[in-house]
Amino acid sequence: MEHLREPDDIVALAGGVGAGKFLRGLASDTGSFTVVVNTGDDITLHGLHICPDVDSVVYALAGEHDPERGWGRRDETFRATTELRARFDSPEAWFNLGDLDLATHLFRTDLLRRGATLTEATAALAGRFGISARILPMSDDPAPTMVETVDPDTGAHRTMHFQEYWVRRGARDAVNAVRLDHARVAHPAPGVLEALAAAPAILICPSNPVASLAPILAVRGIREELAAHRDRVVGISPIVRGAPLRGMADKLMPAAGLEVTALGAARAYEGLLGAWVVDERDRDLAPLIERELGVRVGITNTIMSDDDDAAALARFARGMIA
Ligand code: FO1
Repeated sequence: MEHLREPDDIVALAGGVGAGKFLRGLASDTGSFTVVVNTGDDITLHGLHICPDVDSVVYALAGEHDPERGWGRRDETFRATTELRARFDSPEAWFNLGDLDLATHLFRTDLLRRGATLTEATAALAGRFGISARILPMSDDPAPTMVETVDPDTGAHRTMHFQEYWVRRGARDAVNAVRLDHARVAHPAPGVLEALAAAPAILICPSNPVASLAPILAVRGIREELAAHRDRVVGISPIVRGAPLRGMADKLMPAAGLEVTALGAARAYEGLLGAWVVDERDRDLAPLIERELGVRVGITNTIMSDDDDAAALARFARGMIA
């Protein structure tokens, strides 16, 4: 499906797990929008280019996501990965690639090998899933997020790819730092800065501020573009009553010097926010956030139990732009 893009699309900045549900709400609330997606999680395994966050967004918008697992396709099977592990003793089969998901990676990798950019391959993928929203990777350049860890058993210091920390090692290592060196020298994908400059509203999805949003903001020019249009930027807290709704933000936020609260998450976007949406269970934090960060705070239900909740949250966030 061809993307019917308005020149003044709303732009959403998205990670994977936390963003998918919200974007489904945004899709039912607004016709045309652009999503800029984190690619710091991307990894090459078995020779395949895997983009977990792009795929989570695509699958969610297509209604093909697995809402329980939070990543990958619904009605998925893992026969190929099981075979890679059991028969071929593959050293890379620690990452569970579903059989349907594998088709996505084959499709994307083939396009890239034939000379497509990641932006082009992502547009082609979104088209095959019938998605009308424009989905842009944050960059066409490789920008892997690296994590500096300390092994809890041996005390050994290591720097590893985000997915190795997250999936292979089950986030069991202590984290000294999340390194975005590659993102900092990456160029934004074509259209990203233009979309941000023209957007009537820029929404920061309730994704992990350290693992998902910080890589996007580290890409050349993106942070500056948000700062320049701060009055149009609305973030939604992924933290409710001191805990992430999904994922492991609580493990990574302290490593970035952020407390695991709706205030700590807002601090990740200091100088970039016009408004910040917190859950009604965190209403007591609102005056403090307003005072400390100089932002308007909106209070609503941020727990998206279904698409109606997500649509209401998207409408509320959009409404924060006067
Ligand atoms: N997360 C896991 O916890 N274990 C996995 O084996 C795993 C495989 C996987 C395959 C494709 C994909 O798109 C995502 C996958 N994820 C897996 C999720 C992913 O590691 C992270 O949740 C995201 O990168 C964070 O947004």
